[in-house]
Amino acid sequence: MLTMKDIIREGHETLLLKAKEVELPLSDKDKEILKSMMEFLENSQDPEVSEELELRPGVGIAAPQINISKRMIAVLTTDEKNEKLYKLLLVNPKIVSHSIQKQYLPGGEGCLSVDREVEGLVIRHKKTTIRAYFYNPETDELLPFEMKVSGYVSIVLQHEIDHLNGVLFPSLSTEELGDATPVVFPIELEEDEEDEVV
Ligand code: K3U
Ligand code: NI
Repeated sequence: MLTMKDIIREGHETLLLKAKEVELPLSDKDKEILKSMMEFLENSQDPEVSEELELRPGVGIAAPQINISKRMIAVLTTDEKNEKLYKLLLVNPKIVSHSIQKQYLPGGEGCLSVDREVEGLVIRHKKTTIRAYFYNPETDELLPFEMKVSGYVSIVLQHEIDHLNGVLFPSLSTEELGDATPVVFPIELEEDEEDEVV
């Protein structure tokens, strides 16, 4: 089981390398690595387990962050409207096209490998089309996969693919937002507030 001890931090040379393409078919070892990455995200988002294991919550993780320089990522998040769950184990992911429009997370990005506050914000593509192989641990299938994403999920995927290219978000941080737009998270109401007339 992965814990924070397995996550390498800013300053470690592996985080600056371009990770290697994963050879297909997937080896049993690579399947286990992918499963352990998703297990980490699930544990990190479970309040009891994360407290017990002292995990920082994460919505994504890339293999180089556990000192494995291979092009594999895991993502576990909903979109900003909380409408769709993205539970993805991706192998050799690639951004094949992107919008000209830009966006940013107004609260800034975080990273399990960066233990400090970072000034500024990261400007990213608003929409991205990602091509990859999708690993389904339940069926043990690896299938070609293409997905067009926008908003928060697009940002998380760009952040994770950056890890595969040796890029950490502080190096992209800027004060210049240009014409980029913020990702908007609708305010979530308590159930009994939903029907209230203001
Ligand atoms: O953003 C984080 C978060 C955690 C729980 C709930 C909601 C948000 C934590 S930071 C994070 O998940 C990074 C993980 C990293 F660095 F290992 F890849 C991913 C990320 C966060 C924010 C923007 C883009 C990517
Ligand atoms: Ni990160």
